Amino acid sequence: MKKEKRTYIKDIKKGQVFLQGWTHDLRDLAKIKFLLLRDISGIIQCIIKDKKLFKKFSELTIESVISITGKAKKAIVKSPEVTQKELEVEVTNIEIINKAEQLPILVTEKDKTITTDISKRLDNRSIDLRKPKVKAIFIIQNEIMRSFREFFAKQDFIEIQPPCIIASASEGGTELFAVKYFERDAYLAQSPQLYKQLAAIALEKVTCIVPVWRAEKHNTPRHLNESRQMDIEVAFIDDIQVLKYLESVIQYIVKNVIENCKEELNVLNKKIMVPKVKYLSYDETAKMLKKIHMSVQENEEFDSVHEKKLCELFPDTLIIIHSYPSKAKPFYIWPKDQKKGISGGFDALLGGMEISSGGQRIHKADILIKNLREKGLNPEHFKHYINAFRYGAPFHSGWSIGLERFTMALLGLENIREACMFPRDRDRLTP
Ligand code: AMO
Repeated sequence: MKKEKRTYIKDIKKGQVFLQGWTHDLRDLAKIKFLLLRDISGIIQCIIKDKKLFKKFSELTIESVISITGKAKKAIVKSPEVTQKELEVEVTNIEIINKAEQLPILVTEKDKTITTDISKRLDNRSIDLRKPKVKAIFIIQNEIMRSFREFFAKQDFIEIQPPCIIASASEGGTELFAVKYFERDAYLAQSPQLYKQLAAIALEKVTCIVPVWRAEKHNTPRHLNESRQMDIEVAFIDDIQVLKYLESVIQYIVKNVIENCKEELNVLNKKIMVPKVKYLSYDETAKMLKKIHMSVQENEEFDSVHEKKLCELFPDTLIIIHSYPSKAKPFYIWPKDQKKGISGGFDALLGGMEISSGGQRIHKADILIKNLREKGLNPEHFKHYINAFRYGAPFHSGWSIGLERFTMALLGLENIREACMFPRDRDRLTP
């Protein structure tokens, strides 16, 4: 998709340009004043030579929202912060729309010695969002979601809206936020899992991008208590077939980010590559890690240290670990080889961490009941879900990509909160 260039100039009348934006910087050189005006398209230099405007200029504060009328001219003086290199504006009028008070955090990062810590930045997120680097992350995240939707829309997937208030857990019972639902107890969805399955056994190919909530108490640089998942679920295909969609969509998204977000990658000083793909079974992965003297717990998920190591062994690669032991996977995952205890569950790693997981699902009510019991869960609590598989349910598979995790992995961010506009974690519920 070709991106429309965003423009600074809101209106042109009789040779006069009209602009609106934020006062990014002010420079007072006695006989001439400079004002850097910023909007979503970047920063343009405005020059004030007319003495009648000097009083208005003296009233301006950094980040005040203003409108400017003036004549656009070929730019002569260029400060490095200016992104509009060709034009500058000779100002004929300034209107102050909303004067900014003393700022709690800075938007310009001119003084490299001033680095605001992330907590203070998040307390003032709407100011923080005006920084070119922060803005760039969310413009790239927008491209990730747009490309994801485009990829599946082109293949006739149906985008669904599963409920976010649910009656029982989908990923195990320990990480749920309980809510009062009139006279009953309910929970915030940990995943659209059960509902995307119910939709796929009727609509065949479904997708969704939805928020999920997990009441994990620990605060880590890779976990949020509210995150977003980009999911698919497809009927009549198995775990290995559904992984083809994962490979292709990740490569499609990264290709689009490279093509359509050149400026943003530049601002972030990031060079990214379309990842290669490497398939490994769980057993192969465990053997590989043991060979380099890393301890692996039998039948358990790999931990963050393992994931980091694997990504170092296969750089710029989407690593797909399939054929997980059934014991390490949720109750809805298909037991691929019952004798060996191997499931149709998988995880995918990129940039040092897990960005996706999924698998083939159980599509038969009796196996589902058996599996729920084996995991210590009560089939009574899943009655509606189980019953749906009694009336003609095809085998089906799916996966989920964590939006913030993927953004973090792709851009090499240190903390997942950088990839979430208004993060919710153990300590943060505002703004
Ligand atoms: P899982 O629990 O592995 O699988 O979640 C899928 C992906 O979501 C992201 N993720 C998170 N991101 C930020 N903070 C968290 N606390 C967090 N938890 C998970 C990760 C992870 O890979 N229903 C299954 C998916 C499926 O089988 O289709 C599920 O939710 O990137």
